[in-house]
Amino acid sequence: MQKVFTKPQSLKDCTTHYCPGCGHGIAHRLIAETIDELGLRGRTIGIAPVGCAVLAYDYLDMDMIEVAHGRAPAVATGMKRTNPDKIIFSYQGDGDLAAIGTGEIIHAAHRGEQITVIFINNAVFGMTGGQMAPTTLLGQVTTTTPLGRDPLKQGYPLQVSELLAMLPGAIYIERCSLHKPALIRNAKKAVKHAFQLQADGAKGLSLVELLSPCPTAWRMTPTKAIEWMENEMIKIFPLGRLKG
Ligand SMILES: Cc1ncc(C[n+]2csc(CCOP(=O)(O)OP(=O)(O)O)c2C)c(N)n1
Ligand code: SF4
Repeated sequence: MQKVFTKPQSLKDCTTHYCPGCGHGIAHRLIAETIDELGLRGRTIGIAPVGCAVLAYDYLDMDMIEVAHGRAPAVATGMKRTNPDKIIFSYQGDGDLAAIGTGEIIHAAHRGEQITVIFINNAVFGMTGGQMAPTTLLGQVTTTTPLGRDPLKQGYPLQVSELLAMLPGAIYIERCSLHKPALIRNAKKAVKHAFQLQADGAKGLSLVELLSPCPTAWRMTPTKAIEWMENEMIKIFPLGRLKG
């Protein structure tokens, strides 16, 4: 029988711990396919975050390192500067990248580090039970905003990609979403472009933001979560290329 669908070589053949309807698994697959297709597996090192993707190294079959909350861009900087021939990418949630790690990502982009960042925006801290993240939408109910995020108390959703796109050291920034097959195909193109830039020696930081469903922390069914992304989330986080 002809095989029409296969697992990328860079993805391990195992069951994941992600919840049904979670976007992390899709994002992992896009990275694995990209690394296979660009032939980068032997020289890529990934950095896993502290959120639900803390175990990304159990799924991505390549060299991976785990670092403390938000510190991935700082560690990536050291790794790339000491190993310029390697492809270094960080994989970070919005709690990791936009809360505790705000300083690290801003300064890595500002310095124009030659790294690739895959930024998963699911509008909450998923792993720790669904607390408000900087990316939480106004009115969104989380465990720490039980009445909905109020701009007067908790501020506004942080548009990280727009912020980073202003920095000269960031050479490519694109926001994509994982909530529809056609958009997933676009996301794949963006992830591939970000890795290709680094492989080509482009002088600066590339980042792909992936809007990603978190049905568990949003207290929604996977189907409702997709609808919420379509109707609410992309209004605040419009899709498209912001730079490069
Ligand atoms: C230095 C540090 N502070 C706090 C934590 C607790 N912590 C673990 S995961 C997490 C939130 C992660 O959320 P996010 O990055 O959005 O990832 P998600 O789980 O949503 O994929 C927090 C606060 C930690 N592990 N380390
Ligand atoms: S809590 Fe959210 S981000 Fe974490 S695995 Fe479940 S759906 Fe995914």
